[in-house]
Amino acid sequence: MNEVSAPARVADPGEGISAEELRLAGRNHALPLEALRYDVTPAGLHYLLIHYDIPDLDPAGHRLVLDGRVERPLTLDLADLRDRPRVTHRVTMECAGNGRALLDPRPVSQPWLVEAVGTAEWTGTPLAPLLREAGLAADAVDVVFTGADHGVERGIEQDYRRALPLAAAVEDGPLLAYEMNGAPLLPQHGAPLRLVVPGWYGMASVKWLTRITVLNREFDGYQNAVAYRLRQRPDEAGVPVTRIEPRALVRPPGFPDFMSRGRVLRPGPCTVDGRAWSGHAPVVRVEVTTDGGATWSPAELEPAPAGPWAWRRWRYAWTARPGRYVLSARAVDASGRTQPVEQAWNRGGFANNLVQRVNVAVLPEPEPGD
Ligand SMILES: Nc1nc2c(c(=O)[nH]1)N[C@H]1C(S)=C(S)[C@@H](COP(=O)(O)O)O[C@H]1N2
Ligand SMILES: [Mo]
Repeated sequence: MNEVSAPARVADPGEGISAEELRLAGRNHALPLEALRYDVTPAGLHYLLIHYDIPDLDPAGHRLVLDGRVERPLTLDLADLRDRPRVTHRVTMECAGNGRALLDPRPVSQPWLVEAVGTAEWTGTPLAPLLREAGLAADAVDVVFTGADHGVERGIEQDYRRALPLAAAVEDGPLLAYEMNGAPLLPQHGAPLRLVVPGWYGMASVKWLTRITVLNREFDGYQNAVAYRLRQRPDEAGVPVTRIEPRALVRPPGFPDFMSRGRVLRPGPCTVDGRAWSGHAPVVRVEVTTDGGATWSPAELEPAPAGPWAWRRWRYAWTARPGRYVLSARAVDASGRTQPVEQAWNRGGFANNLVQRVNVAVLPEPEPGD
């Protein structure tokens, strides 16, 4: 168990992104920020996070086992699941490590900037009725979800496995999804079956789902007890990472500079827009700054949010005058949570919802012949 206690590494001062981190970033791509234009993210533009390999699963032979502290263990194939009540939820999913690579010092892992997010329409059958049908034992505490993918993480060989506290598992939101955006799940998003836990950071939404096991104790597996905890020091137990902290993103205006991704805009009236979400409570306010945070003004929120678990569009009318600007937006939710303008650091780089900074240069049209 020595390797377990070996803490994840934090980069040395000035240490750049390594080839290992770059390889992870290539496998696990982000949302191109211009895709914030879509209410529902096209499947190929939704971010990805895959700890090990995408497993090779045959939908025809796929089985889901439900066992542990239940009266009637069940084994279901995909046809059985499709015969059950069918629901579609529009859900904004965000990786708990979003924002990690912007922290100083930088936790070494999948190096997300701010784009590890997407919104999809997930279709499947609700989890809670299935658990009830199997007959939950009175002493049930945690529900463990096992994926078919297998790997090694900091020396510990494991199937990807995550538990939800029983109270969260029997809420209305969680579903066993077999479709994304009206089509069968893609291999990279968990085909043929995944869990989707609305409002929770992505690690809870176990892909390639093969087994659901009800425990009469707290699950002590790697992804709950070692990874996905907020810690300042490697030797503390830390606090579990759970629901998504509020965040607003700006859809980058104008057009980009290839290398820096800085934005170029023409002078004149301009609508700055983007999306905002929170897994704790509905977003009730978005504020925008065009002066790097010196002053904040309210943005207009789209009137009807698309359900309780999807991001909300916001808009802000701006008159762009020649010059250089830093644009940011911050979300406030009904629980009063908001986004910090100074980083709140933890060793894993989790739940970092520091406000995004978008560099904008407002430049006049080039003269002909320039
Ligand atoms: N089986 C399994 N499920 C998984 C993962 C994984 O590596 N294996 N990654 C998790 C993490 S950390 C995230 S953020 C989401 C990402 O889901 P997506 O790739 O469909 O966007 O899946 C979660 N479910
Ligand atoms: Mo994640």
